[in-house]
Amino acid sequence: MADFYAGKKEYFPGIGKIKYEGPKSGNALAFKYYDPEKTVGKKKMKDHLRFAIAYWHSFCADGTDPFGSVTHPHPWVTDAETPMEAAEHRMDAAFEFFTKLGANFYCFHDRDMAPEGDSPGESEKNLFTMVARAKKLQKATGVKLLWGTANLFSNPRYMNGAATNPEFGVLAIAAGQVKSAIDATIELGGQGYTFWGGREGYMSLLNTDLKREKDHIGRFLGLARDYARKQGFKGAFYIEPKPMEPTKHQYDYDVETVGLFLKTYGLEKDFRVNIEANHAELAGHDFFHELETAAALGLFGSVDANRGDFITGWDTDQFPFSYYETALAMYAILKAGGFTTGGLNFDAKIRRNSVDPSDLFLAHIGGMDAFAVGLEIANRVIKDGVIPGFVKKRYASFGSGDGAKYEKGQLSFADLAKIGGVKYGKAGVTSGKQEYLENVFNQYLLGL
Ligand code: XUL
Ligand code: CO
Repeated sequence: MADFYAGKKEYFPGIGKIKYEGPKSGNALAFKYYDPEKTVGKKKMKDHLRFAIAYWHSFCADGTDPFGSVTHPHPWVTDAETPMEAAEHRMDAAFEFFTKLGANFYCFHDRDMAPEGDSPGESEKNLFTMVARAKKLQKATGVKLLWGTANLFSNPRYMNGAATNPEFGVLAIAAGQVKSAIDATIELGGQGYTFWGGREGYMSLLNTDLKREKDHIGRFLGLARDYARKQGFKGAFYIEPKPMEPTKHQYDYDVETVGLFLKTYGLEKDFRVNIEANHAELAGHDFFHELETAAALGLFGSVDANRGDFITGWDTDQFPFSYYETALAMYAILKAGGFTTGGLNFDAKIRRNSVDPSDLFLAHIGGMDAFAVGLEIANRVIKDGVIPGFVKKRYASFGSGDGAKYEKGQLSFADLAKIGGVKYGKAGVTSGKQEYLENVFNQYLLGL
């Protein structure tokens, strides 16, 4: 740590290492619930939660919105003379932040880390200059890369999509960009590589050949996977579902849709989903639903931890704050076996009017505490066994006799029809006990 700071500018002066001080602490810059070394169930909190920081929101976003200009003039930008110098300073600030906060992972897009050059070759050169710096900083701090990705949505050339662009040339340029981002991810020991379909969808069906576009992106992802595997990448590939925004319709709409897409194009063995809470809401689901669906399809991989707003219907990318939501999410995650390559990436940004340098810390502290509480509650739910036990019992008729035969495929439709009326005439009028289960869940929520 000392070596890392030696001779470097401190971008968050006056803020030291964030410590766990417990629920009664009045120190805003301390964890109340996230105690990294505490064992919950079989693992330490830090190994359950695997917190990652999103480079783009925390170090690139500057408070700009469609109605107003910069409100976060970052010192790593304002004190630099060239875009590359800003990128270097930004990276120093980022690693200072990761280490002070105690987040063990980060995630990046190629264009967050290094500025785009005048040609694809120059962009690649910029990226690898920055990758070399990141490699040194990772080594010095112990912070690891959760996943990398390519920004295939900002440059005007991607206005009609990248791998789903109607022009082959754009698809080929996108392949070059993804190749570099995969190479960068491998070089940095990334545990995953994410594809979020920013503009992979349509604005109007009147100008779109939907089948062709889906076939194109299906093939693109398969080729990218084959390339990465050939280069020795052993990590997970993630698709991050989102139903819309910026497109009217995005092809990787939700987890269920992605499941079918992966099977159709033979990608289901290598690809998992990266589930973002706010995207789930945009798809008309909740976070819990998307996590459970991923687990049911065997696709659970990683999480973009954030939330939307109850009233507005767009991707506000706010920091998670509701214990109820984080508890349900952690319940689904623990039941799915927990994270392996994935983690909780804060794909969240501080508000436009959160202008104090400490706000970035406060936002992450709150999010990390919210998930630590969620973890404790979920662990209680599982340990106590009342809710999982209820679910098991609810399906007990499939555990033996005719129900078990049905599950094993030993009954024909005619067999079913025959025994149905004769043996089970009275089946069905059984309480689902939803209110009881909600009451029980609330008891765990309060820890009583
Ligand atoms: C956009 C979004 C992206 C992905 C990575 O809504 O979530 O930041 O997480 O490209
Ligand atoms: Co995201």
